[in-house]
Amino acid sequence: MQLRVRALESILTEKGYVDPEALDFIIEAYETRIGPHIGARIVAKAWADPQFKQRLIADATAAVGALGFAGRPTHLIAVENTPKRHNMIVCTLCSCYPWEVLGLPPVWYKSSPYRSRAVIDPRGVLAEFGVRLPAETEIRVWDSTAETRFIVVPMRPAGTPGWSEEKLARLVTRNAMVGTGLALAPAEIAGEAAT
Ligand SMILES: [Co+2]
Repeated sequence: MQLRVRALESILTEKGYVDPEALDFIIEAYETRIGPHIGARIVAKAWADPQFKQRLIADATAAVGALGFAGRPTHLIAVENTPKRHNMIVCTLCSCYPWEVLGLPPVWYKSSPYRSRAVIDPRGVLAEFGVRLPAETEIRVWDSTAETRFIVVPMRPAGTPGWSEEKLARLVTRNAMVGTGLALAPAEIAGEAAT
């Protein structure tokens, strides 16, 4: 695969279709500047600001685009967890992922067991990630495509009233935004240095 990618890049560069420096810039951005910390800030803002949450659920592409992060999403949909419904994201066909807000996808997201089993047995997959939901909570699985990417807005943990967006963002893990995890409880970050 690496050889094929390199061969493709050299041909495109030779023919003048791409600039290797531009490619390096994009790769560097996804490796360093664009990552789940962006999604975490978006979720924290939604928790802290009900009007922003409304805009996010109504049109995530526009709501996130307006925040001015390095990566601007093009076809983003935000789905909100509630006690009644837990949302989980997959791409059954390949590995479509909301890169602009979560960065590069984890290896398990691209694996065929996750891609097939997330749909057939979401509760079983969640259990493997250590997530056990009440039996009455419905699990909704969203299949991403090249046109549509999803981000989960997890439930805000108890014991966080009055927290700043910065502090709330520390509770939002990548898996919580894919739906294979929940937001952390305040006690789980108690030992961390404050930011
Ligand atoms: Co895909």
